[in-house]
Amino acid sequence: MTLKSTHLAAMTLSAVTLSLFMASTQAATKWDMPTPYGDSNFHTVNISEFADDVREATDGELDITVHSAGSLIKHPEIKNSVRRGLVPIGELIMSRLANEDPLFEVDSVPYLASNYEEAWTLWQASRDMLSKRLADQRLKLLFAVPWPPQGIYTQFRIETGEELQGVKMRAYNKSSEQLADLFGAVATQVEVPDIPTAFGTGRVDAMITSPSTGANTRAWDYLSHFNHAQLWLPKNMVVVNIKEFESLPEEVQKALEEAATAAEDRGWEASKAETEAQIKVMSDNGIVVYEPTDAFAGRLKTVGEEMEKTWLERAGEDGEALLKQYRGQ
Ligand code: PCA
Repeated sequence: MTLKSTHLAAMTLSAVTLSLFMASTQAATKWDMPTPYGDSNFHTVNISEFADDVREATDGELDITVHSAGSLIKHPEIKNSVRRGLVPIGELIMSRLANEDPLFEVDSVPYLASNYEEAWTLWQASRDMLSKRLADQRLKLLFAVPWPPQGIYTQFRIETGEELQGVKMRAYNKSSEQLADLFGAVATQVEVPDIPTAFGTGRVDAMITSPSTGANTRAWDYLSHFNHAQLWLPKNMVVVNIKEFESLPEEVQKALEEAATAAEDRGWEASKAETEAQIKVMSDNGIVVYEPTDAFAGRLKTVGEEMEKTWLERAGEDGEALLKQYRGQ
């Protein structure tokens, strides 16, 4: 072999090695995706299907592993972990970011949007503003899916709302805390995986959440009544680190976005179906499911108006623009 051909052979070899290496790194793009919620929850089922869709559409080039129930990263740290690139993608409840900007909790203002149709209209009206705020932090909002309408779980029947005075109420965002406060209850933030222990140890004796989380956490083990107050439909969102997203080949980016659109549609349908299905599970397990009395509904309405007013004060001009858009004015 001449010197030249040896050189050529070496070059060819390194080209082959390089392309093999690239093929193997592409095939091995593995993403960890933390979520605060457990495996049996419909959101987790939905994002697992999303991961399967992405794997399939990219021939395994992008392989997302879902880590449920805060096992990889706890809820309060998920957003910043994605932002800092510790993980490329993650799921969290949008209203958790209320302290950064009140617009993130527009979906948790009582009775602003308390059924699926209104929730969808509100999502359409708010999506661009929220995406923009996240993009400023180099986060891409892929999709969002609502929880079923929120209600109140107690160990007694609520007649007027007076009964909530002094009750230790489990909350999960600013709105649920505020609502509890306005009824004279004592709010404590507890993440879903910690709910059974919080009841078991007496840290809380009531909670605000959906039929979904009630059934997932076996509410009948420590509670007897579910007031189906349909306060609001808070949304989970899936965000991805923009730098990580942009480092993917274009076809993979496209596959991810397509899977996200499908996951959003599927998630909204699953959420609707979940409401009735989980209410039935609770009734079957002995929970009394009931509607607010007129007296309680009246107080909830007043509290809702008060909360909308204070939300608007915090949210300022953008909040006003958002509400106008939502109401089609
Ligand atoms: N489940 C979550 C958020 C809203 C819901 O229905 C929770 O209770 O924390």
